[in-house]
Amino acid sequence: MFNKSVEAGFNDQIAKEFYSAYLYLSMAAHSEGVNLPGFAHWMRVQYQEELGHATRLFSFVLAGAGRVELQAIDKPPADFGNPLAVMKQVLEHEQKITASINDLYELVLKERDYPAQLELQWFIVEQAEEEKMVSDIVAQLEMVGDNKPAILMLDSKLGSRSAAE
Ligand code: OFO
Repeated sequence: MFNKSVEAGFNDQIAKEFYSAYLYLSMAAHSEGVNLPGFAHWMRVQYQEELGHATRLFSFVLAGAGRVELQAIDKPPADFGNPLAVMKQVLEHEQKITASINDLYELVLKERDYPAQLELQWFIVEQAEEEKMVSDIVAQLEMVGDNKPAILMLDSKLGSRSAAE
């Protein structure tokens, strides 16, 4: 049975994961619009992953006989700038999500909610992997600057991202 503050924390996190999905879908549209189909593909995969995170938390709350109350999803931006600016915004967003997961973890530690601790440990590992993956892309974009052939090569590499990554 969920403690009310833990339940509220999970409901907030569900909304944040759906917002993440929405944000990356908007970044996919932006990337498609500037003729970078590989970046757009990468963002679509990211969008699917975030939907997976949201529904994983959704199922966890329901499985624990908790109450899911879906919240409004904010409107994401539509313009994100050049590829480096886009990826920096992804990194910044993921860092905020990591902080949010960590706060929720602190709460479930305090409330001695052991199943929630186990569930959130999956997210803690996932966030570390996501931050590393995006930091690497940011570093590569910083390296190539505005060298267009290099950006196109990176676009092609991002276009091969598989859904399982
Ligand atoms: Fe990007 O990991 Fe969920 O939000």
